[in-house]
Amino acid sequence: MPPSTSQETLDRLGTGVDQLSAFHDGDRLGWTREVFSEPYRASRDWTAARMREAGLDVHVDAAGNIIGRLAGSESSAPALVTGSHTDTVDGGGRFDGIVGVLGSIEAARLLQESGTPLRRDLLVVDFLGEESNVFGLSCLGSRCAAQELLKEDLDRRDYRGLSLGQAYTDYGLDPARLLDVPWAKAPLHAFVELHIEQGPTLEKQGLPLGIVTAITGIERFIATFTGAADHAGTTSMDDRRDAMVAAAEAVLAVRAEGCGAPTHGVATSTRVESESRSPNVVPSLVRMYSEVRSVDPAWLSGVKGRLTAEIAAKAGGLGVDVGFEWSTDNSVVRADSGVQDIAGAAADALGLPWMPIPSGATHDAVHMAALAPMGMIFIPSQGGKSHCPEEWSSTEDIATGVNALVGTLRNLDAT
Ligand code: HGY
Ligand code: MN
Ligand code: MN
Ligand code: MN
Repeated sequence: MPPSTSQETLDRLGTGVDQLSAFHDGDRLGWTREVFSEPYRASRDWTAARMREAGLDVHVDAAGNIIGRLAGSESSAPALVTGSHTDTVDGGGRFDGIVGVLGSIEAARLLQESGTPLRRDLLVVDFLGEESNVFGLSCLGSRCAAQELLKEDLDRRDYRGLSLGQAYTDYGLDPARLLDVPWAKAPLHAFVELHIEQGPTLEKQGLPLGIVTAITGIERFIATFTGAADHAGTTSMDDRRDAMVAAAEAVLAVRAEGCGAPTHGVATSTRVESESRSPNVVPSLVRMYSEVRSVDPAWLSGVKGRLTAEIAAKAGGLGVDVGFEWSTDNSVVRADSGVQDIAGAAADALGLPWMPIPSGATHDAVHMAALAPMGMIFIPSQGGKSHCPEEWSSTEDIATGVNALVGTLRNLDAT
């Protein structure tokens, strides 16, 4: 951590994490604050107040993003944008996304205290709903900012039958106005996101910073297996059309796909649910939820064909039919090389060692890359853990990330 880091900065970051994580769902594990939930709604006013305390001019856009603006000396120039998200996964931790929002607010404060204002406006954004949710769609706020949320996305339904459009309405946002985000329609100079690595590499390498090279693409699918309901006690094993067995074969096929991936490819099946609730009926209808990720676009583009064929063949051998609903959550996105160089130079100027690193997690930066040259700065995650209560990054590491962010923003301001 650069010696210039003040105790006030450390204190503000530490209390910020503690106070924000206090908004969580007491009925769920960890620090759960899912999008559209009551703890999430309650936390938004807190975040907006933090931005105001840091001297930012705050508004909430039609997509539910909180925007804090720090006026530059030449407000007509395309603005700089930084930020991240404060929603969590179910059972999530206190740092994923939160580091980027609190860190950006602190960076804005430090830029003001430096006495040398930026030329460009700086927009600090807390994007609505970055985490993939019960509707199977991540990055809601940044997707809207990039005009990438599709009308048909609003018809996505969760397991209760609630549509995404209704969820927006219930939360108080007008589904018809979600793309009406003027700040994101103006020309933007660059976007930089500070985030935890959510993996073990920086800690293993003993490095305080990573500069992201590319962000993984994600292909998701729901497979529906249709067999035949039969008496579990009187139907011979050969005569069964067991949908659960077909799903089990599919879970293993997804795993094999991930294990066979080139570098930074992974595959996960996160849920298998059978319609029948009785323990003495051969399952006839089973749904399975899976995702495959890679920073290798060529390999990722072949996943749908390979897995569809493999799973259908195995299910067919069991007399089970299978249907697929595939969706691309996002394609592989490369960070802008110029922004990477500028972020690396900022770290060098602070005497901070760093490494180039791909991101196996997706971020709001994926969608902001459609609006401006994008870069990301990572700080270490203890034990590489994330999306769980054990997620941890030290306040000192967060402050180091903030210093690198300040240097990067200042360098970008001059380009
Ligand atoms: O799923 C992800 O990679 C991110 O945490 N939303
Ligand atoms: Mn609790
Ligand atoms: Mn995140
Ligand atoms: Mn996450």
